[in-house]
Amino acid sequence: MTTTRRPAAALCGVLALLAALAAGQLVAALINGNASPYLAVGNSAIDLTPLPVKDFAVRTFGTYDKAVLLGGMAVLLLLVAAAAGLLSRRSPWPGVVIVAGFGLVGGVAVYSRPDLTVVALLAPLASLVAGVAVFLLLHRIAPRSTDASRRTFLLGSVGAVAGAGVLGGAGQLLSGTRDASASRNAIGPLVPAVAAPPIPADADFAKLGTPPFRTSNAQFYRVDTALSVPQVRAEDWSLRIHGMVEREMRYRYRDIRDRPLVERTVTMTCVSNEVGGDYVSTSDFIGVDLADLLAEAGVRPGAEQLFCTSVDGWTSGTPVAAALDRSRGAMLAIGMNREPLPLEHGFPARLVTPGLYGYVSATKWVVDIEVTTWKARQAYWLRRGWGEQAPIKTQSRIDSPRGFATVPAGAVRISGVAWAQHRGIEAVEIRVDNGAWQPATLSAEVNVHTWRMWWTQIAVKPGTHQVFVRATDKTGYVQTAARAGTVPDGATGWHSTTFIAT
Ligand SMILES: Nc1nc2c(c(=O)[nH]1)N[C@H]1C(S)=C(S)[C@@H](COP(=O)(O)O)O[C@H]1N2
Ligand SMILES: [Mo]
Repeated sequence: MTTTRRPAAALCGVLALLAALAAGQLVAALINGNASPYLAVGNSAIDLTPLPVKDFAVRTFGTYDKAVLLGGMAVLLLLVAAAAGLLSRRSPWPGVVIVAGFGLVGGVAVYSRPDLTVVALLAPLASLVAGVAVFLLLHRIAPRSTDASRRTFLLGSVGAVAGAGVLGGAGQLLSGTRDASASRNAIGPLVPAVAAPPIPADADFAKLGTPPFRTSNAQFYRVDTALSVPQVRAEDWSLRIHGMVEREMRYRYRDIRDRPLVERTVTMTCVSNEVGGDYVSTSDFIGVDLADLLAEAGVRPGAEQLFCTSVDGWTSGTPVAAALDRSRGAMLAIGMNREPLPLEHGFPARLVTPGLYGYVSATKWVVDIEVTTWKARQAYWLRRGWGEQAPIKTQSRIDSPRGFATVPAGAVRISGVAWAQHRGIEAVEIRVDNGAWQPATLSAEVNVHTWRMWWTQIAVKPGTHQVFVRATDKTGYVQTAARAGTVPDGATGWHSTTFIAT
């Protein structure tokens, strides 16, 4: 019995993997980008990851957590594929079993995705067939220890790489045509019938180190479980409102866009924001009142939550009372800062409920709202141990000086931001080392649903100093010093920064 040479054996496995991925990618592009077995496995990994690990990934890698996941999967796949090749130096069957195993895992992942139909199984099937076929073919022509001819194998390998390149490239092109950006570009600027009041010049202290009052769309924080941004064309989108309602309603994009649009300046915050973190941003959202749509459907007595589903199957549960509360002004939003929503912020439409953390209130790419009870349905993060009720907690952050900055001793300027959406910020105080709390100057208040900037000046001697901040909201509540983690309903504690005066 002859054995395949080691490098050739490993290469058989790796090339079979490339062929499988490319074939899956191409077929997925024809059906639905998320049908790609690779993405489906990644998405399932995200859903199955235990909470502490997910929290660790977000803390450690921030917005790059998904790139790290996909990269790690690629390395793992390559290693296993090479090992599969090496295990098959005598007979191809160990490798075939492993390659087929990959195909099956991809199939299970695709099948279990909430956003995919059975047709999507064609993508992992194509992967499986291409992977096994390429593996068997290359294995047959791979150079053996007894024969030195490598020419055929070289040609076969080049063929496999070229084939994978063409399939993958075609897949890429095709998914480009399914991209929703053309649909978004065709919409043009959004002009509200009722514009948000203009932002006064003294609403931020950007010159003194705070963020600008309004966050640009490009800078707005992003948090979601989607590995690839859902592509929904405005023409294809609709929102269904059903469940405990008098009349089931369905709205198309035009129906929403043609209504008189309102504009509201709102600061959104993520429950995963650590004390001092930057998962907090402010935008002028444009859309329609969610309460209007709910009134058209007619919410029945006893309804408790809006169980909202996005096109990729993610869900959130918003309290009906918050959605109906006109003083809060929950919206079905289609625009941010006068532009249609950016794709990664939910194009064509999302929910925005001022005062509640995003995971219970801000479904992006929203397509379905079921009016129901808390008992009947459990949303994505609720099932994973986060709270049912999640009002945003009163918080404050120091932006300047940065941690461990060196500043001249004497008068030092301290600045930052505070938020207590739906209640409003009443005061911000800072404390240096173990000194007394002293008030900071607040920026002009835009509305109670937005953040408020602050700054002050203190005199410090040379040395290392620690400065603390705490906010008081308009209910009189003083931000607690007690440290709590983000799980289950938002972090607490005072933010502090250490700096060196010389
Ligand atoms: N479809 C979908 N919508 C979602 C999420 C998600 O994972 N999927 N995450 C929510 C969370 S946790 C937050 S904080 C906000 C963030 O919205 P942004 O990315 O536009 O800042 O979106 C919410 N809407
Ligand atoms: Mo969030």
